Amino acid sequence: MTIPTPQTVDDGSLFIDGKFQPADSGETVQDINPATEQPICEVAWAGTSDLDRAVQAARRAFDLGPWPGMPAKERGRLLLRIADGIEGAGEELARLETLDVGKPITFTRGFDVRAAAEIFRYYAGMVEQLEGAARPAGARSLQYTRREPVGVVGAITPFNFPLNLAVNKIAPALAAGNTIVHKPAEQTPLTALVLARVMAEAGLPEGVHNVVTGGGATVGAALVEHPGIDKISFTGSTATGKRLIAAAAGTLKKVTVELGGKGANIVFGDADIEAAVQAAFQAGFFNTGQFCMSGSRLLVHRSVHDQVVEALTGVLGAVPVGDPLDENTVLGPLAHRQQLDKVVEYVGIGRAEGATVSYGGERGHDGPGYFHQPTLFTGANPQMRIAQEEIFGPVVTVLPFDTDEEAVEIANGTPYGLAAGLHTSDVRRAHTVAARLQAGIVWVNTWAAFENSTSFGGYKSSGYGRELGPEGIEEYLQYKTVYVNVD
Ligand code: TXE
Repeated sequence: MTIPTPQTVDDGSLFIDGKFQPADSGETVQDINPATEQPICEVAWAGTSDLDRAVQAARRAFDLGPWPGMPAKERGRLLLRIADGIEGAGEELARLETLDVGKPITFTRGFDVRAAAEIFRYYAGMVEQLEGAARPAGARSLQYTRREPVGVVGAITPFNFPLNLAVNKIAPALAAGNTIVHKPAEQTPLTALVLARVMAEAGLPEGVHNVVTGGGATVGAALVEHPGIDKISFTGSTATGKRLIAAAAGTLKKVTVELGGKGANIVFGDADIEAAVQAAFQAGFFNTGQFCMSGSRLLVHRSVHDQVVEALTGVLGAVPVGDPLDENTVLGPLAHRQQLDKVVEYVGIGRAEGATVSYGGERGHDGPGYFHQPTLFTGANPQMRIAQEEIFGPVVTVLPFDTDEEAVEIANGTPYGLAAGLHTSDVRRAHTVAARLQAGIVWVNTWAAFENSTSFGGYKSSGYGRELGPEGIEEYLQYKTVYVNVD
């Protein structure tokens, strides 16, 4: 098997049936570094014939190959080798992710790569625990259940956490015995290709995992409609998610969708303000705000409103924005041009709606790169578009409240329901409010804390299905009952 080095990602390769290969059309596109606006390399631009080849390879590997029937301990061992391989290629993966997405190198090393390896280890440990159950039946009968893989999984991922969101799908899908066709976001395909190489080097059989880099409206849409695919696991925008669910209905595919968010981060009057402000910074600005679970609405009790705004403004004034390869950088650029344009547009919308820019509000600097200043809106109300719609950038809208009741009402008052958080020193208030928030995950006195077992997913328009944790593998399993007459 020819396994290219990272440098040859720029050969413009797809990964199909265990081999890097060009698109049938030979077409490639430039992959752009958002910090410099310069090309990093050329990447293959797949068409539907390439997708067909990838689906056929994954189909063969599932229907005929050793993978779904491989003894559990062997499959688990292979996943552990992949985790080691990710760590072995850690610096290469971190650097490519930083170049491609613009996220700071300390984060890609310390979070993205580390978490990717850990998630493979977590699911490796689960392979041998996928037990069925023997159920009561007559004396001459035997009834049992089997937990079986769904089949060929189409994984579609976005640009904000290219490696992690791919691994959140690939690791549990493989642990359950499925095979995969992965379509990464067109703006950030690089780490998906290196991950494919790492998995092949670890010994993953040919065809079990395939990567097709190409457009959403073409290759992504064809993947969703393809009769050879059994399940779609999608992370992306709510608008695309809705289209995809409708398109998947034609072939009755199983679908999980992890969509947008507009997280409410509530600071009560009795909170530890300093800690709450640090958490509010993480909530709003981690990954330059390109985080589906961001706390982009900061709900603050009126008694501490000015104190919180002043302290957060101070934090924003001191945050190092700049070259993501610089170890001191905390805030990089937006991941691509359209995302920067979207942020600029929403800042304009907020101003036009009558909200006040308390900090930031402008593009980052005059040089190249898709930078935007961290931005804080005050004087807003919950009905404004900047308080209702996902901006997906470094923009937080502060909303004051007077009572717990009002805080819950504002927090639940958007179509989204992915993440929420609250800060208080009152244990009773913490649990009462947490129970009332319509969100798949609620953080108390923290934000974005994760274990491998921390499952998440949407309420309302933030989607359905869960990722990570034990729930995450259920999305890639189906149950069969076998009833046997042993008379
Ligand atoms: O998302 P899309 P985009 C939000 C965020 C962002 C906005 C647009 O607000 O500003 O969405 O981002 C593929 N069939 N989020 O345009 O279109 C596409 O190629 C099948 C929040 O990047 O949802 C990419 O691989 N696939 C979100 C993936 O879907 C299609 C993360 C996501 O693209 C397709 C990303 C189609 N018809 C964006 N059209 C979060 N919740 O984390 C596109 N794709």
